[in-house]
Formats: sequence, structure tokens, C-alpha cells
Amino acid sequence: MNPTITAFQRSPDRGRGLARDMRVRWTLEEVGQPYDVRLVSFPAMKKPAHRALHPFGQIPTYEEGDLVLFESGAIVFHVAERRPGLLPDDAIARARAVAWMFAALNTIEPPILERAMSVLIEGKEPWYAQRLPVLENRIRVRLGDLSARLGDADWLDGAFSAGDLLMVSVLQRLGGSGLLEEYPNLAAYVTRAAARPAFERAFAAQLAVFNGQQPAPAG
Ligand code: GTB
Repeated sequence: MNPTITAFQRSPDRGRGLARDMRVRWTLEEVGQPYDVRLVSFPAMKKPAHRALHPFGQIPTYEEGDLVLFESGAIVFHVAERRPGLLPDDAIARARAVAWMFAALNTIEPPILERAMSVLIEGKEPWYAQRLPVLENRIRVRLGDLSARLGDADWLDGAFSAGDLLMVSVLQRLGGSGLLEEYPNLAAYVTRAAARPAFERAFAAQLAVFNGQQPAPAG
């Protein structure tokens, strides 16, 4: 039986692949695991039935037999551990790939998210014009270090891994900010990853939801 994930019934990003079901879809596509999707409205996400799957009333979730998971990073790790393709077989190389997964979610994503929330919520505040450059400089510090480490390699540590998948998912949130373009090797890294057929399939699937090509849930 296929695992089932949840995704926004109507994503605020209009299907640009920024909601976190995208990284789960991409992971499943990379390992060749078919999956089902249950679309959830904002009100339904906060109801007990969904909170039983996700304590914070969010998407994505992942159901597979008796297993219910939340947190996109945990879901990506679970899938990557069980199907070949996204984590090296060698234990040492695998540990390094996992470190990059944590780096994406724990070191790179927080300042990017802080900027995204500020742009969304604080744009009308009188101090916004002062705050934005501070947030952007915090991102630049991280991007500078990441850019130096990536150098002219295709991927962060050898073959494409779940670490790259999460890192690229996080960096994509900078689209439109101009920040990524300040680091040409990182911009190329994101472009390279987004050209992977598994990414393209995942992107098309989540966009189809926004375009009304996937039926809304009953009830
Ligand atoms: N740490 C959790 C994880 O990684 O799974 C975070 C999950 C999360 O933030 N889920 C969001 C959600 O359910 C959707 S992805 N929000 C509804 C709520 O909290 O009530 C975050 C997101 C939302 C919208 C855009 N966008 O429109 O561009 C991008 C990302």
C-alpha cells in the first residue's frame, strides 16, 4: 500500500513549490516510491482528526501502515533510510549526509524563514526598513560559508543526497529576494537540483493541486 502524505488544499504560494509537502514529494519521487496525497484545508488542519496526525495542526504528514509522522525532515529521513538513492551505503558518508540534512534545517533554514516571515508580516512596521537588512546580512553570513564549502562541486558531499534535497528546498525560499544570485555557485546548485526529473515530477504534482487538477477531499 502506498504511503499517504498531506498537503495544502490551496497553497498560499499558488503552487510555486514552497510549502513543505514539496520536499516530501521530491524525496518520494527520488526513491521511486508511489504515494497518495490527502489535501487538507486550513480549518481542517486545526481539527482533532488532523491534530491526531500532527500535534501542531500543520502539513505535511506521512502515514504508512501503523506509522504516522510529522516534520518534513523526519519524513525525508525515514524515506531516505528505507529506500536506496538518497543516503550513501557507507556508514561514514551516510553520517555526513545526515549532518547536511540537519545543517539545512537547523543552520540555514532559520534565518531564511525569519526573513520570509518578516516580509510577510512586518512590511508595514515603521522599523521594517531597518530590520530587513539585518535579517538579510544574517542570511549572507550563512550563504557565504555554504558557497565556500560547495565551491565548484555539483553537490555538498559526493553524490546527490537527502542533504542536498533539503538544502535546495530551503534555499528555494530565497526566490525573488536576489540573495541567492549573490552566490553564483549556490544559484547554479539550486538550478541543477531543480532540473532533476524527480524534482520536476514533484513540482508538477503539487502545481496540479493548485490548478485544480487533483480533486479536493470529500467532506
Ligand atoms: N517544521 C515543520 C516541517 O518541516 O514539517 C513545519 C511545517 C509547516 O510550517 N507547515 C506549514 C503549515 O502547515 C506549511 S509549509 N502551515 C499552516 C499552519 O501552520 O497553520 C510552510 C509554508 C507555508 C506557505 C508558504 N508559501 O505560501 O510560500 C511556504 C511555506
